[in-house]
Amino acid sequence: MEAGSDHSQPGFHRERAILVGVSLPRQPKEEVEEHLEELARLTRTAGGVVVGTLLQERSVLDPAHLIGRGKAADLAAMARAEKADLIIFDQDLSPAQARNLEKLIEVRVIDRSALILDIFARGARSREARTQVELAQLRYLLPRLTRRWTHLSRQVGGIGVRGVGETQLEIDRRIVRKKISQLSSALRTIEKSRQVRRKGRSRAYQAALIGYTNSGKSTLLNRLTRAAAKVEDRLFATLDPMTRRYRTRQGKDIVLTDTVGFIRKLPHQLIASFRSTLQEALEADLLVEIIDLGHPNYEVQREVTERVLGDLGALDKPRITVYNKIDSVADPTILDRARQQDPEGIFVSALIGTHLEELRERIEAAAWEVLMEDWVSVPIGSTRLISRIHSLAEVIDTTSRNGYMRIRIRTSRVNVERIRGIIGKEGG
Ligand SMILES: Nc1nc2c(ncn2[C@@H]2O[C@H](COP(=O)(O)OP(=O)(O)OP(=O)(O)O)[C@@H](O)[C@H]2O)c(=O)[nH]1
Ligand SMILES: [Mg+2]
Repeated sequence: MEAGSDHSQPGFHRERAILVGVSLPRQPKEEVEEHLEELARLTRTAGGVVVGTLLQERSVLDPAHLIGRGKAADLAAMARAEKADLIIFDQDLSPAQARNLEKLIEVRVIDRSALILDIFARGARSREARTQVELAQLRYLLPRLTRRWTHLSRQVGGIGVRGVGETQLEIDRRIVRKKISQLSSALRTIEKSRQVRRKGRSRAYQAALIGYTNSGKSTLLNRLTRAAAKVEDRLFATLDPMTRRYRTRQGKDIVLTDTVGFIRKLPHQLIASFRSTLQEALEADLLVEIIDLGHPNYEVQREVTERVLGDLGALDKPRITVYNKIDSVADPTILDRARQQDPEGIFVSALIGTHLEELRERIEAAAWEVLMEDWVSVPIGSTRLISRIHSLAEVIDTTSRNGYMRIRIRTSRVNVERIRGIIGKEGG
């Protein structure tokens, strides 16, 4: 069915992974444990199986081996005992650290960023998403190229390409750089045609569902629009988000877009590659932020979302905050506290379908609040009407013709409708 779910096929070897986390002073141990739990979920998403976990407390990170040479030797023994295929560090590894550790432990060593990149590479389907991911992977790879990548050079016919005195490594770097620039320009072309398509669409009110991965964005999209977006209890189920239109009770069209979920330490190479897609989603009139209230660390997840939004310059967008999965919140004090802290929040269960009507109404109300410009005409000299218009809208321009004054107004959609109503009754 799906090419990406190859780990479910018989005979597929699930890679055996050992996870490593470091707890630094002043960092609560539970926090590191939670990070490792998330890393375990990511590992399973990538088709691996966790065969061991190492949590080490350190006062500082070791520049050569991150966890120190002695601990790295312990890890090597653990890897042998567990027949591990790879070690995954929650911390970012410098290219040198990864190399040193690999030499010592003699199995593949990757970090969280590489794991996330791998998940994206497996899951992306559209040409645009695939190009974005490949670009991010190559950007990640470039500073990490070592001699073990020498096979790359076979892709260019050898003779004449290899400059005198140039090492294999330099050739490889050049190949990767060239590929990066090719992909970047291919991506620009794809983005342009997407923007053209977007402009061609009618200008309906746009809302974007955003939030931490697995918070329930796709479930909500399905609920609100009868879409059939893929919903799964795993991280990064959505890598090619869909857009669906629905009509409100009052007959307003709303275009709702799902987005790729955010996560702690989303690799910056990925953000760079996905920037245009993310920014387009964030160009929406309204952000609908989904928070998984059932998650023990929902507050941290919300901070992560905040940081990514800040990165993308979208903090001052109009936003509605939705606390999802209230059905799974066992402790009622959690719900009470969240309500108290955010009286504007909407508390729903996308799964069961509670309080979705309230959410629909809030989205609709926001849609009517959006500012727009329009022309209206009133008979010249109808001063009462004109002063009423001034009280409801900003007047940008006026022209007179045939006894009528045409007024360009700028105000919320509700007020535009209101002004039209008044003109219909009194003027016209
Ligand atoms: N208990 C409960 N589970 C929910 C609710 N909403 C969604 N879920 C579950 O949470 C999991 C993730 O839901 P998705 O809709 O795929 O989440 P997402 O935010 O789109 O996740 P990604 O696309 O992976 O970033 C699924 O197993 C859903 O069934 C809810 O209101 N209550
Ligand atoms: Mg999703």
